[in-house]
Amino acid sequence: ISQPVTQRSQQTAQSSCQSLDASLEEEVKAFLINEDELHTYDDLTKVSPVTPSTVLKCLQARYSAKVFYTHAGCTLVALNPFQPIPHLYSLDVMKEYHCAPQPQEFKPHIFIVAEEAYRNVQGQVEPTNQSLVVSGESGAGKTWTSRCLMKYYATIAAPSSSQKCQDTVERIERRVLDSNPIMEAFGNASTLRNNNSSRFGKYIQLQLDRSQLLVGASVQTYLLEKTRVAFQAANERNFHIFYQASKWLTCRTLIHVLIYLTLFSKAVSLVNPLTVIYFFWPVATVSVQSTLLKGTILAGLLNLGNVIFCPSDDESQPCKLKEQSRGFLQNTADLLGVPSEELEACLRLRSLRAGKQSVVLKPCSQAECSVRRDCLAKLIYAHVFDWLVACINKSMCADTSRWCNFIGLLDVYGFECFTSNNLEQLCINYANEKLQQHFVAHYLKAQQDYVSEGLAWSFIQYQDNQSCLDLIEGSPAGVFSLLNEECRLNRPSDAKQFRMRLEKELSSNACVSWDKFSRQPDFTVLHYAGKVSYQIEGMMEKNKDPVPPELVHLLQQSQDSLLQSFFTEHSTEDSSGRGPSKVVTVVSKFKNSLESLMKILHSTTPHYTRCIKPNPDCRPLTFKKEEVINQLEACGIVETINISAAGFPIRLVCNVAQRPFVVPPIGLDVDKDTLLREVTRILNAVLRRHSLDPCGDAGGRTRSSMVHCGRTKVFMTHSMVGLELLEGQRDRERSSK
Ligand code: AD9
Ligand code: MG
Repeated sequence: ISQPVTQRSQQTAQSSCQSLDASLEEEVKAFLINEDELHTYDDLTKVSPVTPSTVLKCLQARYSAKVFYTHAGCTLVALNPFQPIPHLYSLDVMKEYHCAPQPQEFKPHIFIVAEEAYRNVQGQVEPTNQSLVVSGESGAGKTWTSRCLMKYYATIAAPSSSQKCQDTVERIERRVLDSNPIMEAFGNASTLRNNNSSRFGKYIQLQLDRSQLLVGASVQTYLLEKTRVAFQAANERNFHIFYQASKWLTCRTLIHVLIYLTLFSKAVSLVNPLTVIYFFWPVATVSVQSTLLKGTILAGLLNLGNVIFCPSDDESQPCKLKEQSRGFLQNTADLLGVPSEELEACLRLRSLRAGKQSVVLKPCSQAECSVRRDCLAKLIYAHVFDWLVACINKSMCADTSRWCNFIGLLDVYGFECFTSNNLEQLCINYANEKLQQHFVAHYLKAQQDYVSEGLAWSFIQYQDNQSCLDLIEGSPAGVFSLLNEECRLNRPSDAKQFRMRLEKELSSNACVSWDKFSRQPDFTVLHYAGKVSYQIEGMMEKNKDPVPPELVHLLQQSQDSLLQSFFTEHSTEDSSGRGPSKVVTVVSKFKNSLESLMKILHSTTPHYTRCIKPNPDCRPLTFKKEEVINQLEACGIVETINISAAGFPIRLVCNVAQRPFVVPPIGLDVDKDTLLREVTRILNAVLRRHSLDPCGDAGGRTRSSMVHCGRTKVFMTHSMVGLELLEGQRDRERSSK
């Protein structure tokens, strides 16, 4: 409200409002859903009423019209076209968005989000770091979107050719972009849901100097799915790099039947080994370069996968190596630079401490041998991946004196719910819960203005997922804590017993349920995105992720200097080197790394993009309603729109200089109560006449809660219809004066 209000003109105000009331009828039609024009709704907050079905209809109409981006208030919804769209991401389009005085007035695009973040870095008061959070289910387009964002910044934040240090900076841009195919080669794989599925999470910080130029970048990765190196579900594949590398491995290492590589024959695009080397040259010694060029470690892992054990003819004897595997064992040993007898012994014999000094060797069962073999493969691969990320960081990261702000891009695995879910899914879904909480908290924070205006703000509906987070991360009673406790007891794990313990400790939490008749012990968590049942069998083992000390000891003696360097800091006492009582479990590590991420996110201004997968088969331009509605519900898009719509008047007040919002029409001074009554009356009349019953809308708001008067502002929760009309009327009255 730009003018002080008094009680003087109540009657004039009422009569003006009546004439306003009558003329609104015509105009309101423009704001109701016109099916033919649905595709023109650039912002879902303009759809009225906001319900899952109206939002779905609007997105479907836009998708059919080949419009893939739509605003949902402060969030951008990105529909995956599953086919390249010519010119959508071209250099010219980037420049258009970058150079526009008001890019938000252009068609919705990921570049609007990118540009907004870029401009925000300088901030109105002080520079602020930014985060672009990209979420969505597997195959929805998160990684694609992150790549687009990186290309955008590598283009618009590059210095002009006349600037100094062109060489370095150009190299940085190229490195930042080149880091993608390399990390994807080692961390992505073809799955049933996406043929380039990221099997790790990543947060990339693009470092900007005082002139907002890109001078470096750093990347943090989360929870690589290392089990994939040894095991893939039916019709899924190993990490891309194995198929790519097999094309440039030396003859010695070329093998025709590779068990770790299912579906080996599928065509794979090749990462240029020279690009790989280009990254590591500055940080790798000559022998490391040679390891990389020959791909010996990767080849070693592939050979290891073909090492098979079988029970001995004499049952009293330990299991033995399959005769056909002897060659593979020898190859593995040669490639990993370890003696083959020792490798075999490590796989087949477990050392047990007998008393203080002596150690006895106990033969392993066939199953145990296979577990040890796969454990060795996972251990090595995880170290290779971490080393690779460290190299990329060394080669991209700018000296701290050179940069002052960053834009962070977050691309983490989306919510997962399979037929069988275990610890991996629990961690992934927990990460998604954390991000959802951050998302809701961010929007609510933006609305603290309501409180300072003296409004009770209970009218904002949102789903609080705190109790689900308590269930998972709560201490001492939470799934993670109880799981850790169980693992530290260092006794053989018993799934049934653990299930009973969980039930006893967690039953008071409404987000967990128990199926007494399930064949295997499990528990079901009600996530914000839906219910997921987690199998308990195997969960404890996965959490401990034990590494036999003999394997570490073996690798410490490797002749391959790179491989050896991975294990120099390890003690042979246990996998973590801290003794059995202090095992750092998988969930503890994950929780800690996620907490650091959340701290960074909280210190930045976030921008959210929700990617939607329009059909499960990755078919171009195919929109399956059922598939989309599930995702809209899972990410709470209707809620988001309602929250954004509720927040709209705040933005209006911020823009008061350009759009003075006067209710009732200009020149009248009324008191706060009259003002509130009149605005409510007009809006209610308008909405009633057009069957827009606010009581029945998705936000669940009551009619009387649609308009609120604060100390200095008027808030309208069912914003667009009434607000635009009132403004239109105001403008008309002004121009007729
Ligand atoms: V996962 O959680 O890592 O399994 P993402 O990352 O969400 O998943 P990704 O970005 O890999 O999915 O997208 C899947 C495929 O969709 C890509 O390989 C592209 O073929 C396709 N895609 C995604 N976005 C676009 C786009 N904007 N234009 C064209 C796209 N194709
Ligand atoms: Mg991805």
